[in-house]
Amino acid sequence: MKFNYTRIFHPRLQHGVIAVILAALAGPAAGEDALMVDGARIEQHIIELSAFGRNQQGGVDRVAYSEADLDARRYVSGLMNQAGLEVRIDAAGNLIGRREGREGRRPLMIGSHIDSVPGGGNYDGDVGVIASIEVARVLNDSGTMLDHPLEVVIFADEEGGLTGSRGMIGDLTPAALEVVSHSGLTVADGIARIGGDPHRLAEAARAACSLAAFVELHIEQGAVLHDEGIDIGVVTGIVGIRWWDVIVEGIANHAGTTPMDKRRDPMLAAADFIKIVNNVIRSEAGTQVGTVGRIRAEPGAPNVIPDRVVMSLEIRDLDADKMQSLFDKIRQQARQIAQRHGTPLEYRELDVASAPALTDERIQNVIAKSAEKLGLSQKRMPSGAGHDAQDIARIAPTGMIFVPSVGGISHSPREYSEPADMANGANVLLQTVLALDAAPPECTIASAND
Ligand code: HGY
Ligand code: MN
Ligand code: MN
Repeated sequence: MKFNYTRIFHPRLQHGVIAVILAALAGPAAGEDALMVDGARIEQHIIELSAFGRNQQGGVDRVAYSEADLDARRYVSGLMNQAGLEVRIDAAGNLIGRREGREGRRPLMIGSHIDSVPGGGNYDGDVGVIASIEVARVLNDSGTMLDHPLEVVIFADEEGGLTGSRGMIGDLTPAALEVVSHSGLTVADGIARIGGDPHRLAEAARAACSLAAFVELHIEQGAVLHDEGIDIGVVTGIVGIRWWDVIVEGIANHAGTTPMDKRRDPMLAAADFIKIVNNVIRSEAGTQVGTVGRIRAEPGAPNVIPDRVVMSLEIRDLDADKMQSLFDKIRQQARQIAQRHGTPLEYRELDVASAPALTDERIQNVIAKSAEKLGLSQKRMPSGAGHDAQDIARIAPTGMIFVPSVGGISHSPREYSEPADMANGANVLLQTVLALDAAPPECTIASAND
């Protein structure tokens, strides 16, 4: 694993360390009770967690429902026990650690995920999980009693389509359970493997307004905070994500004997399709993105013209209508490809879509104020990555805290966040929890599926 300790000399890190020292010296100004997380312990736990599913590049292959995922879940369960949390697994496979508050209060929830994309890094999801457990531990070790129960959640299968949080809002459809996850197991089989029960999903569903608030800490995964030298991102909204399988049908034939003008080659059509996606997405102003990230030719041999190509198509934006209109435009333009190559195209949307969501402005303000009290710089910004928080925003007032990603690299073994930045984010999370406990926002959400 490549933890680059020379980064300790990075000017941004020095800035972060100075901010932490100043905040500590400032005493009570850092927060009403001046509780602080243990940054070294967070770093140690991140390093220990990265052993599960470690790959040769120094990142992790820890897709949901794999052996590595199971091992890592056991490891974080142990950390939750050490933090004084009572741990259980809900029917959707979410790991939940709880400490009680005063009777009759709705829980405050914090957390993130520890499953990775194939070839993932050591910070995506992990930082929010380890920091949330650290917050619980600081509260436990200091004997701090909150009014609200605190639940630390490790959502199941975030990278496969926010599966665990969809379960928590009662939105895991039969079609979603049949999707084949990164592990090769269906989502239903995967949930059963990690200790959930796909036949009792109703038990995992939380009602609208049954949580006092939800806050997720996460690495930014982009370069804005790092490039601008800002400590904390206060997330304003999270993009919606839709995935399709795009299937191109051609005719298989001998690659040596079939003249170039006598082919119906779906690979050529796929190449044109990929260009259309890029052109359409870039043809309009805005921050929308579109990606073809996976492609498979069948039967898949150098000497066979394929008869079938299956590609993924992903579209993201903060505006659901815009996502639909971009997809319609791609489909419209792709009709010409089908005609030109004699290769029909078909689209199958996967039931993994997540709707765009805004975070709660009152929680944004609490996060911003917590950062300010700690002497940390901050910026309001949208999230281009998907997060479980966008599901939970449908049932509870929700906020998100970002910490910088060095170079903006993510979904890669080269993903890295500075220890001081992780500690800063965890301290902001701790102060946010304390502030929300003292003054929880009123919940005005009518129903999760409105
Ligand atoms: O794909 C995403 O945006 C996220 O990292 N799950
Ligand atoms: Mn991710
Ligand atoms: Mn993530």
